[in-house]
Amino acid sequence: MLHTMRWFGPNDPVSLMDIRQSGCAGVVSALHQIAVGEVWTEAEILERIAIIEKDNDKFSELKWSVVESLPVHEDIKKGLPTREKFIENYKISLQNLAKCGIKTVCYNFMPVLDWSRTKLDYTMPDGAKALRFVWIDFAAFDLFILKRPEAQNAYNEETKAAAKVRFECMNEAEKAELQNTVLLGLPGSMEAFHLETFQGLLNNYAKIGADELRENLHYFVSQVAPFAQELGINLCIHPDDPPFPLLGLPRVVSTEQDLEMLMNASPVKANGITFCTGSLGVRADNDLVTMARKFADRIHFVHLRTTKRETEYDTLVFHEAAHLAGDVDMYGVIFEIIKEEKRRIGQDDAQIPMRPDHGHQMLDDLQKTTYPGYSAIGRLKGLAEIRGMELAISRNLKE
Ligand code: DNO
Repeated sequence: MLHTMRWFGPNDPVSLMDIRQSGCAGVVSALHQIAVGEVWTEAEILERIAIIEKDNDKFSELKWSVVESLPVHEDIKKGLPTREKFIENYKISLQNLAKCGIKTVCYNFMPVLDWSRTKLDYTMPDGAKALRFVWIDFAAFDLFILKRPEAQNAYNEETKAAAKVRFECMNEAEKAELQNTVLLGLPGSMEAFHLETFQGLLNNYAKIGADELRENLHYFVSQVAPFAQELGINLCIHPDDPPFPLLGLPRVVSTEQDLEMLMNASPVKANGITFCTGSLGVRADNDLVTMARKFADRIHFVHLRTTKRETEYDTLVFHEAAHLAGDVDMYGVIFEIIKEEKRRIGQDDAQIPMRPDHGHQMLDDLQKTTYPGYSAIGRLKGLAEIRGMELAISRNLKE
């Protein structure tokens, strides 16, 4: 695998030197400063490449190997007539990236919010901090902070009662923290959505159910994937995180069946997957090893992370576990990825980029402010463990 680390750009408190010293050759980055839907110009892409490669003459080489993410405009997700213009812009951005030599582009199709958690500093037994999701807390936000009109019909009676008790026990600071955590949602920014305008964003999806959203996704890939294929770009969709609908918003990239339908919607290699074990692994009914095997030739980017389910769906609670200590069969998944790399020998995408996704906030990082999940030391620890496992598996496969 090509070892990579996410870098949010010049404002990221984790430096490129940190990434280099973690043993990575690849950088995963995005131009977060450009508004969603606008074209990424060649000049702006080259500027970021120059920053990433700045010290390549003095130290081991770093390369911008994956874009995460080239975000999809909401009008495309909503299937509005204005989507044509944004699809056109998307293609121009892809063209510019290809001209600059960047060939792997990640995106997601989650309406409004990106990933969601209810706690960003859950204390693990060893004192490290982890991200956590508690369904009851999420319901408390939905019912009593957001007060979404449809929320009353969205939860069963037990959940509503438990959420009420939970909410009544929270002090003002805890309520504010929960609100901020749920509304944070956008990678590369420390800013949350405003509660006052948030309901309006949800209302835009009032008439869009899973079928409509899926149709809009399939339309999007049928427009951009063949184009990406011509450019030599591998597109790779990031699954929903967590992999089920939230706040009445549909989610259609959560299960094996979702991925299968998507792969068939545009049967070109460029219509690919970011195999995020942390997102997909939250669902007990996703068998990740089988999925990795089944979709192997469409996996263009891998996020290795695992969650630990504390309870099951309905009252779901999960936290982000240490990289080898959660529900995901990491050995089985890495085994499938290495087998796929062997199958690809001779192709220019034979080495699949992988990044250790998220990590615990630990050691010196407990004193620092970094993007949630993206402190240096926890990711470095995850990467080191994964690399050891990878080495052992590939040696074994050779002998
Ligand atoms: C969270 C990430 C996601 C991911 C985007 C990809 O840490 O895994 O934010 O980058 O969903 O589009």
